[in-house]
Amino acid sequence: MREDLASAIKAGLRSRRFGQRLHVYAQVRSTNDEAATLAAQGAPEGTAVLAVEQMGARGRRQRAWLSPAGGLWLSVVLRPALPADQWPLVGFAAGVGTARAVEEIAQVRVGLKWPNDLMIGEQKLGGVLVEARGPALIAGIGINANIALDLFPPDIRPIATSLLAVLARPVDLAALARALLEQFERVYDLLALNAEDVLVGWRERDSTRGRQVRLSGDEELEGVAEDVDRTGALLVRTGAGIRRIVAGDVSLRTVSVGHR
Ligand code: BT5
Repeated sequence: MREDLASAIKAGLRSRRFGQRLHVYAQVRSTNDEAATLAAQGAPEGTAVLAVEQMGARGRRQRAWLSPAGGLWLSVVLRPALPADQWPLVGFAAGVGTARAVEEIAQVRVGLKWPNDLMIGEQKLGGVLVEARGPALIAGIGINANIALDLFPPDIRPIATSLLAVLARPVDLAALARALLEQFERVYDLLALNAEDVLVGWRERDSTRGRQVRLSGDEELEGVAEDVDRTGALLVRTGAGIRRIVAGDVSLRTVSVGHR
């Protein structure tokens, strides 16, 4: 299965760097950790790691990421020549690239919820975790592709979705991986040329903008999500004016207030 998947992804892969070196494993703790090990050994930008199943995958703040077989669990080694204040945009590029790939393969609209969620409607289809490891960045992407939702525990089930649940049929995982590597590379390369175009791609899919949000994390506040700035920070209008948020979790209030 592992070899079949690797050769199926490689066949017809039209990226220049992303996935041209591809490591596919049946089971790992976290593809981000495997990619970090390869990066420390000098792996070039675009080296990709994919696992059928992850046993100890992470989200942000060391939260557990459920990764049963059937999902797409992928990490890419990056060596961006960007000023450090623009590194958060790498996560945006991964989000935009992944959304395009899912739309190409599954013809469903994917929203992006700040800072790293891939959404279908109000439910989470996947997420992005970008980690700095020495001079490299590791971009990890998880998509609930061919996963039956009853595999998830009761606390995750209502907030999650999968392509299988939405389409009522499985998608071709190799085709999805290929589209993801191609689309992510395209958007990532755009970052160095014109980061504003990446933000435009984000805003087109931004499911947070114009909505009443509650922020939790290092600071807690409520307000209306106005926009993202050129470094990827969320701008929230509160009673005390616009606040610039660089990290945290956003929950969307159900009442949409519209965007002026
Ligand atoms: C994320 O974190 O959304 C980033 C997920 C990144 C996963 C990829 S898979 C490949 C690579 N290798 C890794 O080890 N990680 C990356 P965060 O925003 O912190 O969301 C985590 C929260 O999402 C958890 O606390 C759960 O509530 C929920 N969750 C966990 N597994 C989920 C799943 N499969 N689908 C939807 N929600 C999930």
